[in-house]
Amino acid sequence: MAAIESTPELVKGIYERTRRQLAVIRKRLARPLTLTEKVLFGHLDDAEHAELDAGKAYVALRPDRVALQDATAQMALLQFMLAGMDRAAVPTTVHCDHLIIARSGAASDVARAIEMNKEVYAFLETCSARYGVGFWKPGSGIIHQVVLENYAFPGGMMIGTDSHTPNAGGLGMFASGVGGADAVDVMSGFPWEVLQPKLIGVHLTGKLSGWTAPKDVILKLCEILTVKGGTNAVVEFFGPGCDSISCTGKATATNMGAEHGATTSIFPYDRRMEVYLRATRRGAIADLANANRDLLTADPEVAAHPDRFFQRVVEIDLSSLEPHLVGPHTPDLARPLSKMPAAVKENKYPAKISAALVGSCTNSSYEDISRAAAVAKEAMAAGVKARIPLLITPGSEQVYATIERDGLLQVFHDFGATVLANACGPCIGQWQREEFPKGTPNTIVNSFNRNFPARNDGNPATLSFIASPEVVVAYSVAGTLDVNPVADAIPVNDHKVRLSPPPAAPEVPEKGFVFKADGYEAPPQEGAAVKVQVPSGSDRLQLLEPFAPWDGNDFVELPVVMKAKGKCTTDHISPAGPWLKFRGHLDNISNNLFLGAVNAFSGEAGKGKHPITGEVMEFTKIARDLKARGMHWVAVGDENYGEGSSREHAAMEPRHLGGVAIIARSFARIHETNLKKQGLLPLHLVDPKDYDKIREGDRVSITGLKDLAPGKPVKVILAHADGSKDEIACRHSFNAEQLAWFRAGSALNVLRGKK
Ligand code: MIC
Ligand code: SF4
Repeated sequence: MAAIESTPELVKGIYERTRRQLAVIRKRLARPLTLTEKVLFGHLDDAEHAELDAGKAYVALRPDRVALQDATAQMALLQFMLAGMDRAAVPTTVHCDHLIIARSGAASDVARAIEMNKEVYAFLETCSARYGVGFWKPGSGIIHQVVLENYAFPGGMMIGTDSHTPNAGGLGMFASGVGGADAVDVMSGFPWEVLQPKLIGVHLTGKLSGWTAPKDVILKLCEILTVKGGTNAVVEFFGPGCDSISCTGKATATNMGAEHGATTSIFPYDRRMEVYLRATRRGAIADLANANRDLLTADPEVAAHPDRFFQRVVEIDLSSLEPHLVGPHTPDLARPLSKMPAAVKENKYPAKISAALVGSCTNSSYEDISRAAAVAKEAMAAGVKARIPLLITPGSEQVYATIERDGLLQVFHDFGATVLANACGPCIGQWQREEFPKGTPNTIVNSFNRNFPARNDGNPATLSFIASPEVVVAYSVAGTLDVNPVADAIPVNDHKVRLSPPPAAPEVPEKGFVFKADGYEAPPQEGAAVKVQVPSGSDRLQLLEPFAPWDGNDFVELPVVMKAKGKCTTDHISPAGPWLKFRGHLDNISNNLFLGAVNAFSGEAGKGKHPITGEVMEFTKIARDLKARGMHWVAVGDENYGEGSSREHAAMEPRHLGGVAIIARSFARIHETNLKKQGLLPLHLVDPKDYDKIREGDRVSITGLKDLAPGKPVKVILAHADGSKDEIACRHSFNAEQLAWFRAGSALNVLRGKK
């Protein structure tokens, strides 16, 4: 059986193949190549014949690895079980990190999670063993941190069923977030198909110093690109500034690339990555990377003339970059800390901060925790502790054991912080917060990456602001957004405290990492005898039935279940938090469909008028009732519909409840693919203004489906309640092969046909 680890032999083989493929590509293109292109073309399924046209052509790629996290792995593995494979075709790991609820602290929270999620963990564990997948138990760490410590390597390619998979770009990997159906293709030995991304170059000059952190690089970039500016593009960092950012700091910047929508983000191989590889016991891979540096960095012409190679070039001067805070409710609303007090007044944000949180996959490295601890220490030397609840989530067992050895945990305890389990916790709504019931306005500050309404505590009235870990700790001392905690003197009772910038923290611990992999379980050599545990009658797990194929007819006069206004992220379509427990049960989780979507006709979230009875009820109940009546339906979205996560539940739920098409002004990449893969039609309004033509009570006909073809518009007819009609043009992004997904009912059905 092939190793699950990224062994030096595996990496060597990948470099050799990349070198061979690039020779072919250099002949074809006869021009210098960016780093992104090197890794991408190095992983083409067919370098000789692949059509190459960034932003237009789909490329078939051969990723080296797959990573799944527990909340998405359930649906991915349930689909994989239908694919008829005996073993996963590429090294794959499952990580249990999303289902642990933060309540009282690490040990008791993990123990409670193991009890509460028993059947789900047993399913994931036995399914991993059955199909040759590596299994990381609850408490072992957050997927992206564990992958960075163990599996990522420069020049590799990975897909993961989580939108923050690009974290591994900090170690020079092309790592992309996908839905489970994409993962199933690759685990079944088929290529991963993705739109060949356009290229955005981010030129870093200057040097990080003082309070400015790697987080500020990405917060600034999100402001520049906005939440959709990276869609179908890869962000490639380059320039002399890269060197002042550690490997894990680089991972912070690539991780949060999910927030501007990029396919992935990547840094060129450098000495900081080498340091990290050696510190994580991968010296042999560092040697290989050193010997293949030309494959892991862009050709020199790229830095000399970036405009010729990137569709867009963004300049960021690290020396003049200020620490930022972004939010509330969207990751691209950025302000330097110095502007916050005024912004609070102007927007009437609650100034008092109710909680500060450090952690998440984005910011939970040894360096992050050290910088945060340094601020805490300084405050304590000045006689203050955290003046509001401060919660810390380390990224992995390895980080936890190392900060424990180095006395940093003690610093946090002395400072009055609570250290939570090595898991996602409050980042994904796994936060039991009785003191702030739903609807209570309050402000929180955290080092996470996503801040959509209701994300952290299920309370849409919580305003969530994002900053670097060190700034979050500084705010825990200030307790209010009214002062700039890194520049102003902070009033504390009768005196004032001024915090100086944390010293540059060691990027890897001086005494080395404490290695801990107790949480890992390798699959047996032979898995066929393992029985995958899916208890019958479970409300958490349900074996899947393939979706029915398209019946060959146009969709005629379908009701509109939901028309969303404004942001409609996957957190609006299929919220997480309490719903995470149903991620392995399609029918049960479908009860959360569109719960957060804001009804364009009424402004109310989650509810609309039943198109037949006229009764106002939850969208999900309307959908279920229409399904019971044997009717299909459509839903309508606004801009960047499905922004945010990779959860394919947001596509499978509408499909399961009878939806056939989503019409929107635009879609986020992962979600659009998820819709297509599950057999739905994502239709873009050719003229975004046509969004306004869709009225309450409309019946929608989607015509000419027999002749659906790549690049060909689709005619949609709106029959209004007053008897009048409108015709609007839509476009789709299916290529010829993908159209088979729609016809067969889903991509999985096509895959099953091939087996
Ligand atoms: C998230 O950050 O939203 C998640 C939870 O990690 C998701 C995946 C999921 O919904 O399970 C993501 O980012 O893809
Ligand atoms: Fe987990 Fe949050 Fe990272 Fe998603 S963003 S993987 S929920 S820590």
